[in-house]
Amino acid sequence: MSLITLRKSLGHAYILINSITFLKPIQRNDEEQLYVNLACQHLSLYQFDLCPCCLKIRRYLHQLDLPIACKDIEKNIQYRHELEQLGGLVQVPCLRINKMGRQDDKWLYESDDIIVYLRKHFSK
Ligand SMILES: N[C@@H](CCC(=O)N[C@@H](CS)C(=O)NCC(=O)O)C(=O)O
Repeated sequence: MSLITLRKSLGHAYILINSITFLKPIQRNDEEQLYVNLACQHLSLYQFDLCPCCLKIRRYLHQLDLPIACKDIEKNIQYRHELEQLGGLVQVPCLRINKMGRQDDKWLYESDDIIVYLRKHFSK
């Protein structure tokens, strides 16, 4: 079995387990959710469906109820180019952080660092 086939099989298994063990999203009042929605407009997640680390992040996005745009680098070659040329590396997941009023975006690679960032900014 090739590594790609193994990775895809693992991805499908993770997606199945994820759908069975989905957690209930946290609850916020309208004002809090509005703040979160606005903040999320400055973030985007580069990822693809069958990547286990990406699934870990998508699961956390669901848990924290964060409407962050997910950019699939396997389905859209433009996203892959953006990640490579602007971020500097084709590795997912990667959180693109646009600081308000700044031209240079921050590209946060490593799923554990992304979790830490999201927890710091959005968990209750
Ligand atoms: N330590 C990294 C591992 C990330 C990783 O290995 N990502 C793989 C996908 S699962 C990747 O980007 N591979 C490059 C590619 O598929 O082109 C993390 O936890 O985020």
